[in-house]
Amino acid sequence: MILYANNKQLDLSVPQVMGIINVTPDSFSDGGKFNSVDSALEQATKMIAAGATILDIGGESTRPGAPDVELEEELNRVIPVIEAIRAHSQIWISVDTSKAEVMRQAVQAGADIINDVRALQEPGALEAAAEANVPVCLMHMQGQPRTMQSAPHYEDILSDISQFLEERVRACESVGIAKEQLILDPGFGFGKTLAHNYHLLAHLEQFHQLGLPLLAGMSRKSMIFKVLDKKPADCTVASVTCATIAAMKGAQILRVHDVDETIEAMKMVQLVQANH
Ligand code: 7PJ
Repeated sequence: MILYANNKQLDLSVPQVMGIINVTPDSFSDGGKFNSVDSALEQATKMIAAGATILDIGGESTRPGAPDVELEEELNRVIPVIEAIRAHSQIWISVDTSKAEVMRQAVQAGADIINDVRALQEPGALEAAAEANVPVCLMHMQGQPRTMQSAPHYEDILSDISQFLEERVRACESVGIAKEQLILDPGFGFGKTLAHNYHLLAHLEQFHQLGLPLLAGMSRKSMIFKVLDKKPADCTVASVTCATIAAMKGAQILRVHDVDETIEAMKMVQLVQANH
């Protein structure tokens, strides 16, 4: 599979590393250290040098319990960062947002991928994404960030998530977004218990049945730091391990904080897969 946007191609036959750049004052894993344009750019430069092929820019904290962010605030956070990275590099940029206006302005500023944890369900998002004509990552979430971890429940988590993602693929097709432009993500940590998250990881390969590239994001999430009883930022090894497991199960894009270490691991995965 190959992704196309803005005269670029991304080869998904090898695992690709998406580096996370949070532009939120409250992002729990880096303590909001990278909330200015300069520090986000510095972080981006390091991730590019380390071998990330996508940078995911997010201005809405979606960690459990986080409050909603106003449109103007989110725009002020992400647009200058996207512009600054684009002025320095042709790297793939994804924008982690659910708001139609942020999608529009981000793509205008140079973003290549829309990454929506709400799978284009917010008002106007489907139309904005269709108009933007860039690849879209559709993620599954049960509930909303403020409340999603209160009592997650599924009849059958794998089929519930697959059915949701299939419905969102159809919704995208109904507004003219080509299926080839879509990436799917089961949404680790979004309305899932610890057991749900590990069941998803253990069976991740089942989502290949949907016939689209898969993105997995487990880096520094509670499914890791609660088990280890550590601070999120001290969970590099386990985060890389989870990314490696996902990549061995065929996930094409790994969304991570620790780019250097994940790149090393993905080289090993790639060699094993090439020699299978
Ligand atoms: C994800 C995301 C994820 C996708 C966040 C965090 C929370 N986008 N945005 N998948 N997680 N596609 O990084 O802890 O898992 S924000």
